Amino acid sequence: MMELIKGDITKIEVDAIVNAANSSLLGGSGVDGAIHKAGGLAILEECYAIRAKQGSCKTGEVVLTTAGKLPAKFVIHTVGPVWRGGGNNEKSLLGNCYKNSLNLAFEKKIKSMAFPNISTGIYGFPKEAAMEIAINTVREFTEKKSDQIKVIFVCYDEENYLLYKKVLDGLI
Ligand code: AR6
Repeated sequence: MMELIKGDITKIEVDAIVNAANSSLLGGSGVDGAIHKAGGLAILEECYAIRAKQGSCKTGEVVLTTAGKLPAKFVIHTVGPVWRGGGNNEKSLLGNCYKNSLNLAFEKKIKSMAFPNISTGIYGFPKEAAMEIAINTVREFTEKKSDQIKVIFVCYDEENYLLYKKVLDGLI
C-alpha cells in the first residue's frame, strides 16, 4: 500500500522512517540533519557503533538504528547516489536504496515506513526520474515480495509532492 504526504518526515508516526544519509553515517544537512536534530544523540551513538563495526555505509546500502526521540520506532539510513550526469550507475544505485530499505523492513517485520525523496536535494538527482524509480521499486516489491508494508512517500518540497501526486493519483 502506498501513500503520499507533504511534510516533515521527523513528524511521521510509522515503524520506520528512512534517512537520506551519507556514507560516513555521522549526519549532515537536509533531511539527515533534521532527523538527527529531532531524534537526539541516541541515533548518532548507534551510527558510531555501526561504523566501528563495519566501517562506512556504501551507496545503495542500508543500516538500522533506533529513532531516539522521534515518533517512529526505527531509522533506516541509506546512502543515495550523488548525481553525476547519469552515466555512473546512479539509477540502479538509487533503486538499491529503496530495495534494500524495503527488504530490511520486511526482515524486521516492519509494517509501516516512510521514505523521503532520497538524493533529490544536495545530491542533485533529477526529481522526476527519482520519483519513477521510487514508485516502481516499491510497486515491484509489493507485487513480488510482500504487500503487507504500508509505504508513505513524504515529500518536503512542493515540486516533489506534485510529481508524486501526478503518478500516484492514477494508482491509489
Ligand atoms: N522531511 C522530509 N524530507 C525532507 C526534510 C524533512 N525534514 N528536509 C529535507 N527534505 P537531502 P540527498 C527533502 O539534501 O539529496 C545530507 O547532508 C528535500 O526536500 O536531505 O540525498 C546527507 O548527510 C529533498 O527532496 O538529501 C548527505 O550528505 C530530500 O529530502 C546528503 O545531504 C533529500 O534531500 C544527501 O543528499
